[in-house]
Amino acid sequence: MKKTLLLVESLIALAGIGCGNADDLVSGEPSETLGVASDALTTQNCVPLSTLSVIASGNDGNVPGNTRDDQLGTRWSNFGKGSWIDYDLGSLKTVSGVAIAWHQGNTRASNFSVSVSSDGMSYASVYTGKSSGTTTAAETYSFAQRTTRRVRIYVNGNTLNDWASIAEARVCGTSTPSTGTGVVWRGDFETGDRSQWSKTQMVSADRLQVVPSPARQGNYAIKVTVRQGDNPISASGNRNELVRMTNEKEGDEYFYRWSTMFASDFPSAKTWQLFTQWHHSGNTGSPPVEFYVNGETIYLRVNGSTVVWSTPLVRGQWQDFIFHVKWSSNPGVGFVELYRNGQLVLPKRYAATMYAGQTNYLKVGLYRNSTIVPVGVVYHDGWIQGRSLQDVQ
Ligand SMILES: [Ca+2]
Ligand SMILES: [Ca+2]
Repeated sequence: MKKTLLLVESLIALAGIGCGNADDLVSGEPSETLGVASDALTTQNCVPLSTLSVIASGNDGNVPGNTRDDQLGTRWSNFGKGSWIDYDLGSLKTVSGVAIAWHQGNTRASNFSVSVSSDGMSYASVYTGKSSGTTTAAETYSFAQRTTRRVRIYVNGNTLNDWASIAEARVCGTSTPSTGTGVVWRGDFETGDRSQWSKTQMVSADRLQVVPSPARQGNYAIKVTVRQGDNPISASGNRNELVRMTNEKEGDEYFYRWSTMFASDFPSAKTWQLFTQWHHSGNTGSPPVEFYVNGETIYLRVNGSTVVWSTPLVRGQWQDFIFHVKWSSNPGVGFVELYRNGQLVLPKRYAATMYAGQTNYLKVGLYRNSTIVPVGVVYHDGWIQGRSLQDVQ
């Protein structure tokens, strides 16, 4: 195999393309890339951060700054495994990946790793992988978000030789501080347990059971069972509920998505059965936001008094909800907006969504009037809280 490659290289060299010890010996790269030489770099799933400066372990005349000139026809090249290029972001930034357009990226796959450093002295490895080998366009490689100043890419050869050659590279971050946008929390049970939630209120573990089926999203959902007399917190009614300390404050605005399915034998009772509620931090009064069943109808009620939406109860089918809330005790500021099964069913409706001076938290499960006798089963899945509709879709 090695001999074959050498022969190819020799033939190309004889054809007059490469000159000397450079990374163009094994390809017809110059003519290929002329057409795209002036294209701006486009990146997928990456918010590119600006860089203050870039250095490298070495170069063959193709300097590190060539990876920042928006031209795929220019590159940084250095021969040898372990070659690195290092971007200084100028200050601590939240980073979550790198986008790299590899020189000759459509003909060979490069082995590489990414390390980050706050001080330029000690580096921590955050990613190890291989480029696809199928494109000269930028590929984004994501890793867990972290705060850092320098990002270093180590190249450990490619599938054809030991050259490190990058046409363009960007460090990916978030355009605003990490808490400004994006997903705030997931409660989708994909951990296989209840650990995404702050706590439980249940009489025994079988009442809040993480199950593989039926799941609406991923591999797990939660099965909630309530039997008459279940009263884990010595309060009114019967319940088994998950609690998430979402701590919504005055002025917060969030989108929540989740799915709920009522079992085919879910009791029909002419009284209240809550399945999702935002409870206030205080002890007295009705929860400011409640989703509940009464009889054969699902209701959404705000402020303990105003029903703002209702729909017939459906059993045995997942119901997908997206709920958009502006949390405020001021009825002219707070609002709710609801999508069910992909349709906007409640356009923005202004109302007080919390009590003055309090915060809210989320409770999901089943909480019902203690007079109900039959066993009640309901499933929940896919809980996600985000800053925008896009975040939760
Ligand atoms: Ca370039
Ligand atoms: Ca799930």
